[in-house]
Amino acid sequence: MDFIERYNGCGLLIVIKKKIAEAIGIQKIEIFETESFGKLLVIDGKVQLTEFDEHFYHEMLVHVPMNSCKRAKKVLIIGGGDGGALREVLKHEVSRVVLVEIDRNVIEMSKKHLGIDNGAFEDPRVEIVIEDGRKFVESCESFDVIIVDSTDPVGVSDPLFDRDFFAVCAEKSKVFCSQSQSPLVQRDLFRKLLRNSACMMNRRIFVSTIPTYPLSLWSFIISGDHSFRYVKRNFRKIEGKTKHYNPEVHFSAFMLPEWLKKEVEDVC
Ligand code: AG3
Repeated sequence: MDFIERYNGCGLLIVIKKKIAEAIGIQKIEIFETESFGKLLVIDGKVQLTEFDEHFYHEMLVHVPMNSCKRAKKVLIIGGGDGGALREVLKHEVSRVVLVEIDRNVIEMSKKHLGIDNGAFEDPRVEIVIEDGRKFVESCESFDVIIVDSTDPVGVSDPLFDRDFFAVCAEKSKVFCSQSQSPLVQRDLFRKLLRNSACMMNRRIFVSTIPTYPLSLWSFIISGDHSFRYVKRNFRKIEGKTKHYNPEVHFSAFMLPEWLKKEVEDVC
């Protein structure tokens, strides 16, 4: 059996050994055993992660903002029910991490059938809230770092990419970071994200290769009081605990090719 995710006139094919589990609630969640990528998590037909390359994504989404922040003690993760981002945040000297996930099934299925959290959900520093992240931020406390680990901005995740959401997150965090889609395949979504987040202070784009995401090139938005100046110092505390991330990868992720630089400048 093959799993295929189609984009615009192209796609990704992954050979499946078997389907491990499925749940249908707010979203359709499927977990597969694949022939060459380990386990695969699919939500509403779209690849969310494979064991083969999830650390490329989660390490960039988490360590870039965490290491760019002077002192990150209190962290909010919106989405991220598979526990990968949570696992990475807990590698830092944090005192409190709140994870707000709209779909309880993502957490339950991931804990039971995926296991990439490495026990992160049980850590005493962690509080799990099952709620719409968009609503949660309206009345929550402030955090040092807010990280958005969502699905594509269609359906339940759409409100996590609107102007008001970005404005509230800017108000409630020192450093904000969100995954921001493929600038190649999902050009319209990417442009919309750029426009809607333009109000944020010091907003920059960084990129990473994530082999199982649309055409491999993925983007992230970071904003607020982030700086390269803290990166090496903060990295020393997590050195040896990452598989993909290091300070060189961090700095180079901000070196955008000419076409992408233009794209970002045009929208601002
Ligand atoms: N969420 C962002 C990946 C979305 C991939 N999109 C796609 N395949 N069309 C990842 C969540 C993992 N914690």
